[in-house]
Amino acid sequence: MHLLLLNGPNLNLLGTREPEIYGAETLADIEQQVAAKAEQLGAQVVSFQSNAEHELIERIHQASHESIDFIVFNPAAYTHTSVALRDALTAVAIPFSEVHISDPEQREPFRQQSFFSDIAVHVVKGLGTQGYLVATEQAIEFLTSQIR
Ligand code: CA2
Repeated sequence: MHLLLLNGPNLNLLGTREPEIYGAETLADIEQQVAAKAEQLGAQVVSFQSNAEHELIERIHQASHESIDFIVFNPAAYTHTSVALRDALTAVAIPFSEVHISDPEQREPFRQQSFFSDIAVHVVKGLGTQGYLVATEQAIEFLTSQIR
């Protein structure tokens, strides 16, 4: 089982700014924890973060040539704006989960809409950075149930 952990714009700043919203862990910490959790459960993870929409789209396209089975994705602000990323995920037809550290529904009105929630296998939000680990477990459980 191969997972892609994909993170969108500004998440490279995790652990350095706004810890009251996004926690104290860095993206490198999270990537390491997700890889360790996945390994325990028999899966491998590759991680990618970009601040550029087109790079995230290219990474999703590339995933379809790499036998990636599942994408754990925090689209960050693109959650609320990007038809292009939604189309990329639909095009490659790789199952994915949408992860948010905060709960966007409890925040400003412009965060209420997601272009991903209706096509995601799972949506994990408001659990802090632990949400990435929950999404990883759910992804592996989903893939395992597909194999059975
Ligand atoms: O809660 C989440 O995970 C979000 O996807 C984070 C996005 C926000 O636009 C979404 O509405 C919800 C923002 C990511 C910004 O990341 C930062 C990390 C550390 C410091 C500053 C920003």
